[in-house]
Amino acid sequence: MKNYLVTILFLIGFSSFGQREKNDLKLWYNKPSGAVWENALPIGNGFQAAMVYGNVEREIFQLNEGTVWSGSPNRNDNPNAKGALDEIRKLLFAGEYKQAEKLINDNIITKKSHGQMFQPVGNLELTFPDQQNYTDYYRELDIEKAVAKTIYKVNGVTYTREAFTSFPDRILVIKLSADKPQQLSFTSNFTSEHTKQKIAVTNNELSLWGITSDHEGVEGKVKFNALARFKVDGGKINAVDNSIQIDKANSVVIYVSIASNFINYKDISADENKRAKDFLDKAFGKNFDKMKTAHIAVYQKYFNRVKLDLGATAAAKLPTDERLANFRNVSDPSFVTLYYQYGRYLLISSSQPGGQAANLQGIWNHSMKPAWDSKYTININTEMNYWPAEKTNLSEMHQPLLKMIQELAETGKETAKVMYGARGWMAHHNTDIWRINGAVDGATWGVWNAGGGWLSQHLWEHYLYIGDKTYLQSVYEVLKGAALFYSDFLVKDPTNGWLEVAPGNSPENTPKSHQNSAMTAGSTMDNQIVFDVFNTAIKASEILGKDKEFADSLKTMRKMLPPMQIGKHNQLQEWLDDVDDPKDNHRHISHLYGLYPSNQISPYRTPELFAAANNTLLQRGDVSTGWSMGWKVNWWAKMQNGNHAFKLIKNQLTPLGINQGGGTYNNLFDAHPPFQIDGNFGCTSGITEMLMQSSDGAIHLLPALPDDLSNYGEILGLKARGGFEIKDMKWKSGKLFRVTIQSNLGGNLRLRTPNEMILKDSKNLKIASGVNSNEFFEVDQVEKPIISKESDTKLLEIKPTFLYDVMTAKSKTYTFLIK
Ligand code: FUC
Repeated sequence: MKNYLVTILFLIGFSSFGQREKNDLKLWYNKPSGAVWENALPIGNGFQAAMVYGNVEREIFQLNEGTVWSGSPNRNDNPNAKGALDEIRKLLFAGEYKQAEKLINDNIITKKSHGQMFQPVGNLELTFPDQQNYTDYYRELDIEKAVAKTIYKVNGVTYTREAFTSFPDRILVIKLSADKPQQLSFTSNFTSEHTKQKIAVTNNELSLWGITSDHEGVEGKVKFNALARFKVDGGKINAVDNSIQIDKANSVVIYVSIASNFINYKDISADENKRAKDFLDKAFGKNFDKMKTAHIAVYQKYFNRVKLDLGATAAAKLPTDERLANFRNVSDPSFVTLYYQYGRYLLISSSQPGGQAANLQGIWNHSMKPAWDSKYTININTEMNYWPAEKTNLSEMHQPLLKMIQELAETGKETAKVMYGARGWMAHHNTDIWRINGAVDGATWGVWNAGGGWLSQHLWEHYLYIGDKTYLQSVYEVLKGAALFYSDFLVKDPTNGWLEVAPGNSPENTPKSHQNSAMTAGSTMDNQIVFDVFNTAIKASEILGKDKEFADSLKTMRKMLPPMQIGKHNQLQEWLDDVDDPKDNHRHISHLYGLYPSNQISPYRTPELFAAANNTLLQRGDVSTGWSMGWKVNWWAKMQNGNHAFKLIKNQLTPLGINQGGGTYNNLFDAHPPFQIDGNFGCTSGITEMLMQSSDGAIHLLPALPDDLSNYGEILGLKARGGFEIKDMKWKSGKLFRVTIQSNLGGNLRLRTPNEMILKDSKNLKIASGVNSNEFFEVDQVEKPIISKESDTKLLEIKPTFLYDVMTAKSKTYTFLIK
């Protein structure tokens, strides 16, 4: 009997992949959101978005549209920068940081706008009389279908509401129904906090029209229009004042369109009213069920590419908020699956080709003055948003960011010239929908030159996954321009002769011993980014057979960049001098850019730096803001320390107020606090890095499997560099059990595995040696680090792995089995 039971459990455990994931892919609750925005559930199609509250008597759909930003086309460069540059550099090299900082604040920081705000459109509200006494309440967000649903009972009638933001039809569709005839009566109206707005009803259609705010001297000129049209089955529809009244209907479908006059960062001449009307006219004739089917089909084309199964748990039977409250204390691996896939859901819903890149809050914001303007902070947050894009098989979702980078290269050309007299293009630490590039906020934050350099690496990363030379050609000038800027901007340090970025900072951190100023020359992160920018420009020029002379000049300069250094606390130095404080637990650990997302620090190629990175991570500690925890999951994965990565996931998946620092809201939005979406995306990326990495010369399978997830798991559809797709990977009892990999571009497949494998249908698997011949896996070896005499760094013990080579053919699939 016992054996029989074990067999059944085994079968349930190992053969019901699809079914189990299906049931787990829902956020659900047994109470409405009330007044709390972070309880509401996000839906979006990359253009329009809504937060669904699921309130019974007064339902709220809080509306967003991706181009509704304050201000209008503008620039914020400070032309005084150029004249002050020499003096600032002199002061920095003389160690007069405070004086340099003053000159920087006076001459480099913008005197104009510090960036514009992403603003909400308003709310669509539905008020239902006599529904106070409801029972059997349930609401969900099905992230496998991208549909939100609310169900409850009043007086024996079951009411159901469904909502989705259609991908193909570009509108929000809401269906309200009751299981008995003539039970639906409600009033519907728009509300909005914009000062310049008009709310009206014409022909039983609601309209909300507005203009965005003026902000920091820039006139708000984005005009938007939201329209709501009602398809009523039975009952009556009437306009009363500025609202629509529905009386005794059987069911109602509300079609909501939102559009603006925004065309691109320099053109806002579209007709918002016509656009909104066109979307609505096209959709209104369509049947709800058909629209829903078409919506789900488009969504699933992306979403279904990756499936993750970490096993089922009893905890999955609880509502999402309760699971969140329990997660750090119980074993609930399928909650990790839900959170992982939610990151992919959020990216598909907030970032679609042709739309805007996901901002600090993705595309969901209810505040007229959101934290940090809900704009683009490009010294970490925006980049982090896109870490999951390529590897979780959502390459298309990367497009809005790649487009933004190309636009920044246009506006940033003038910034480079006007502010620094340099060729190429650059961006500081923030930008917005108008693609501003000036330095904002103050020297500690804004005078950091690597926003453009770091972002440009996303263009290269996309190439490494898709291998398309025509694409590379199309972005070549942008990669070259990023390098060109540094080739003009770098300055020779009089003490050591290195070429350094000056002025600069190590994002947002200040060493105590530098007169309490963040201003510096040659911060480690700056050096690492310049190294990458030069390398990608060199490689792109070689692949495309262009600009040999320029590439050669970059090679010469690359040798003159400061090497990484290991300081007296055995740490990776954040600055050129050994001034790190081992008790500093600042959320930014920018110098670990070299560990992740870059690939300059490796257990195999730079063991000393790898050990130093470990010490730095330990010294900085675990407690931090949401996004910083997300970054730490990636770092610990790269450190091949799955248990520490999982500890960070537990910290992150904790309701606010329990730990110090960030956490997660009930709707599983990441909390900085406040809500910032980067932490969601960072953690989804980090979980992927725990299961598969493809940055360090090989595809490394299960590099950081934590004990909590080691018993059983399976993942389908991850993408690796070089055009490889991990079609299916299964592990059991901590061992890689079986993996099938498709080669889309051909070339050498180098695999690093935790245990010995064999190639199916073949006796031998070639043990790899030497450099991987696959060009997409070429790694850039950094110079040997300088190690402080006071340090006594010990190398880390690295888990033994097996390294294999298989020469693959294009479009062929290879299966490997445990030996
Ligand atoms: C950077 C971070 C903050 C915050 C902001 C949006 O300034 O240091 O923590 O995430 O961006």
